[in-house]
Amino acid sequence: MADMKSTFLDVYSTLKTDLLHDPAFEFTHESRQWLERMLDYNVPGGKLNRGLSVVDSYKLLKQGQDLTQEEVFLSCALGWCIEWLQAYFLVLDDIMDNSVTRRSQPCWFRKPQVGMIAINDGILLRNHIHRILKKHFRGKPYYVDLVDLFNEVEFQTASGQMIDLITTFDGEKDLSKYSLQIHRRIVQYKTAYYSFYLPVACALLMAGENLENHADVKNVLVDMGIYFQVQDDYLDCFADPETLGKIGTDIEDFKCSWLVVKALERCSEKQTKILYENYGKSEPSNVAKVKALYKELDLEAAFMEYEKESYEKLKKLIEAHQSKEIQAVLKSFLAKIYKRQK
Ligand code: DMA
Ligand code: MG
Ligand code: MG
Ligand code: MG
Repeated sequence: MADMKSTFLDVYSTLKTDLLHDPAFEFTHESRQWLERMLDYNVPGGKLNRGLSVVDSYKLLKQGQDLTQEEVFLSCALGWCIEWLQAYFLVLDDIMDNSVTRRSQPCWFRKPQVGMIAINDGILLRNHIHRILKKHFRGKPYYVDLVDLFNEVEFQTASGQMIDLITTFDGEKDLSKYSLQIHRRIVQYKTAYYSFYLPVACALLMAGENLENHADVKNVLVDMGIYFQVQDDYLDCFADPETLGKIGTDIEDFKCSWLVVKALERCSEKQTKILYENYGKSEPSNVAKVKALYKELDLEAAFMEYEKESYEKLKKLIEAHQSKEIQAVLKSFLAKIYKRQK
């Protein structure tokens, strides 16, 4: 499996080369150079968990049989389509969240030569998914389902981003409307479908499965995705930005983060006042007051408790599944994220 990653990266080079020579556009030297730089900056630099999961899952569904070269290439290509989708959402997310760094480098829109060209780059990244699917999957019996899957999941993610963003404004800044239910709805849509359901759904389609028969798998993966985004919210405040590769902005952005919801549950009247006065402001002194309050309320312990509970719950759900292959797929996902530090 160690050299699966190098195979995976080789497939990136192939897909990139195809896109840099897409016959539907007459490239000039400059445009090809821009595109190559944009892709290398935004697509391959993450943990690649989502992309590699397609290959891992497909292998497990095939009960560990050796894959043909074509199967390896195609499962890697689908994995890369998810990485492209992620790159597209992140490039735009960083603009909207006013973020500074991503994957240990400046956010793409922060590069002086880029700025708001990043918006169109995001749109291009989105288009590349369908260029890749068309080139490599058009002749497959599951092509229509694949295109439909990417469209459905993209719609759900964009809708999740919408509620994430409008929840922070919606007239006056008002913490009293934030709750665990609202948080759950946001993270289910903005994160869970594309990060957890999509990789497994891709592998299932490649294995000839009908997704309508796997509603139970989807439910477990959505729950896992919610747990993953709670970790993201926690790390936004408590992780070392060096390790995380990004600097948190949730407090400044007035986000309906799991931490602020938990804080509101635990606050005394006096502490609630401090939270209301300081949450959603960009001055470092306000942010520091919120962080100090989080420490005082011992949200680290609250998170550790949540993490343990979620893990136990997910493990039970997985073990209740009738198929051993699918259990293996779900377990490998859970093992990858449990107690993650980045
Ligand atoms: C990210 O939520 C969701 C998508 C669809 C990119 P977020 O803004 O919490 O992510 P990050 O912390 O990585 O900016
Ligand atoms: Mg963000
Ligand atoms: Mg965001
Ligand atoms: Mg975040």
